[in-house]
Amino acid sequence: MRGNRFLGSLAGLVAVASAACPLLTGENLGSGTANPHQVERRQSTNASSETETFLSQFYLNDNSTYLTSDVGGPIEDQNSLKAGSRGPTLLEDFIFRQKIQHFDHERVPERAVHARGVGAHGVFTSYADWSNITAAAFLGAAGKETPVFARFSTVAGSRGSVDTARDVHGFAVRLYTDEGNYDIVGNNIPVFFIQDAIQFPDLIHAVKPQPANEIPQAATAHDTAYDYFSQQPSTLHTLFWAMAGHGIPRSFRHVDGFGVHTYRFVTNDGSSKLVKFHWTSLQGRASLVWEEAQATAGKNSDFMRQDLYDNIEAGRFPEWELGVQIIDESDALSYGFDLLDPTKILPVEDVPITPLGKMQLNRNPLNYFAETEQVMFQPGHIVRGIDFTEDPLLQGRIFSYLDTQLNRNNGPNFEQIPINRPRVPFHNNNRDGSSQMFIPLNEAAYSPNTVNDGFPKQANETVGKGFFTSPGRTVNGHLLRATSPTFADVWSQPGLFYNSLIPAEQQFLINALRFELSHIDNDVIKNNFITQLNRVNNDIATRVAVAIGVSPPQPDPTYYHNNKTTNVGTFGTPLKRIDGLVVGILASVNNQSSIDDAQTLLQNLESFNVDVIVVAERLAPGVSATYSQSDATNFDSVVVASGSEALFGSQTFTAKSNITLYPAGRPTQILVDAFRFGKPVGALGSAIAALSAADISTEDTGVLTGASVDDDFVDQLTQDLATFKFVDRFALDQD
Ligand code: HDD
Repeated sequence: MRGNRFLGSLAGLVAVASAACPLLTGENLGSGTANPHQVERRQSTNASSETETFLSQFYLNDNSTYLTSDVGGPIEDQNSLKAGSRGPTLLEDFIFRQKIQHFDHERVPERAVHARGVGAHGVFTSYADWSNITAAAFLGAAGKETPVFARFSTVAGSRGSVDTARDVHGFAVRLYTDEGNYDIVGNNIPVFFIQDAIQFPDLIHAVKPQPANEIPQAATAHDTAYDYFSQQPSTLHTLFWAMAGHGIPRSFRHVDGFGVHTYRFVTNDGSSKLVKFHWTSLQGRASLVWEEAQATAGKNSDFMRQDLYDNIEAGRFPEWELGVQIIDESDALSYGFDLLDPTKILPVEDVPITPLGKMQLNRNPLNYFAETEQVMFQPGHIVRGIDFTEDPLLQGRIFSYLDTQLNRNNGPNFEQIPINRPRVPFHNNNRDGSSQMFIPLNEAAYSPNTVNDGFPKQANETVGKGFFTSPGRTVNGHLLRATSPTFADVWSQPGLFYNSLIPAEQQFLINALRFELSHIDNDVIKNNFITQLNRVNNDIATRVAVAIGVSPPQPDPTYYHNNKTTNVGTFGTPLKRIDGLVVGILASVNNQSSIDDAQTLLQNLESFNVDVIVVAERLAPGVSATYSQSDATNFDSVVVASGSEALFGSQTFTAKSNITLYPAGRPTQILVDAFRFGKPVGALGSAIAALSAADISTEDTGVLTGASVDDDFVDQLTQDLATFKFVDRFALDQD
């Protein structure tokens, strides 16, 4: 762990901020104000250390200090003030009251959606000067660095829910640009359930737990969700993505992100283009399988949070490439759907992705609440050079995110919280409100004024680089409450997505729908949902219907087609990087040669920057985990070390066991589960016998054997790790 993060002097109980602090005048900190308490980092870029310097003004150091009340008075002990040692606590005990009152008010409302999440700091680097397409400052020069904070989340679960629930995943990025904060508040799925923000409360009420008993937590497998999905078929496309691998990613490092809506890029000369944002994971996309996700939920509810935190601590910094699909304004309706409709993807065959720059996450927050919980993203946080579109879902979001913060923060000053402050000066006439953190000096809190010589003056496009919306943007029309006829077809693209998956992922999707719908009690809902599926594809509808006791429907072919696109699944494409994946080596303390074998493999894998965990019956030199604490869900691959084969075999599965150090049969269970979760498995030397004891054929794909650890074994293992899942182990309906 980091050692020096809370260094401080005796007097340093309060934050480092002082009256002279530039922050109090709203000015940015210069680069010469490095804080001595900064945490040492492996590779801090200028931009990420800049943001660390900024936040370090607010660090609260408790080292070598004494305990005080909130207003600085020393506190001598942790007993309340009583009338006599057996007497009642006195009302005058202000120390007691302050401490208990603060505790009583510690919780703030969790986010209405996306309550469970994890955040990290990092840096965005532009590949080039993109001023030909946008005036956005963070894209203004090759190598230009901008500090970022990203937060990943699930949607439906509450703050304490499990990480591996099947769900859409939030992918929100704040860029602290030279011209203000810019947030891309997206998801790991490029489309959304509904087409108009006014429907959002209905969607969320339907997918959240049933109102009577608040069951199930973080799961859509219940009646109200599928009642809504079947009545609002615009949900089908996003639902299909969530039922495929995207709903259960291996980690946040392994998801792509999408802006979902179409936005606008605007140049300095006022010309604009439509754009769709893509964050492409440079680790590659990877997903769990459903049995594995469920087991992981029980074994480690912090699975994804921990993965991100640990990998950043280990210096294995995840990266994403930001790219855009760029479309002429006049082509909004040229691709067979409306680019204002957020339930549609624009296939990359029609418009390829132009890579603009790269984001690296390289620093964990120092305090979860202060940073990750208090960060408030807003689609309305845009900067000069970026503009909205008329997408009715986006239009409503611009209001909702601003509004929800009043509920979470009890007042309008939430932008003053350190994680939310821009890294550039801000000056305006917003005043007062609960918890105002500044002491404004300007007597004239209005514009225009003469009292303060007109300051702060209004910027315009030539002076002060004023913000502008695209000058060419026009809107007109009759007032009406209606969905645009150009949004009408909501069945073709779920079909496009399904057609484009490999057969195994198609089967996973169908199995996921079977799982979900088997939890539905109401037959009307089941039938209604099958009716909608049948508009996408009769084969899917039939295969799901059969499994849930509904009569297979006759084809309803209006929207059927065989079109495909590429790059939409999470299975079948090797990973780009394997660092941060975890290899479990199963060994036995009863045979030192197995520990030695494990160590040899560990050393050989070191240069690949994978995590290697040697598992044995108990902790000992060369052993990093016990069988009791381990499970196949802990590893991306499992190798049995030579000499540990005695731990495997049917005799270890006896109902009564003499083993007390770990549950009977655990080593075999790890091997079997790893295999049936599609992971690469292997065995060395005499431990090859463990594979047959677990009924795993050495002929199967992703099953690796070797007489001893050598280059071939290591090469193959690392290749198999990149393959990640051997999906041919999973049966297809037609098999
Ligand atoms: Fe939302 C949070 C993403 C539609 C209302 N949303 C939230 C977060 C993400 C998204 C990633 C969490 C941000 C964080 O980490 O703090 N939401 C989306 C995407 C959408 C979308 C990609 C469709 C394209 N959202 C959407 C609509 C509404 C909201 C249509 C309301 C009309 N979303 C909210 C919210 C949240 C939120 C209630 C909860 C907490 C917060 O905003 O800060 O306002």
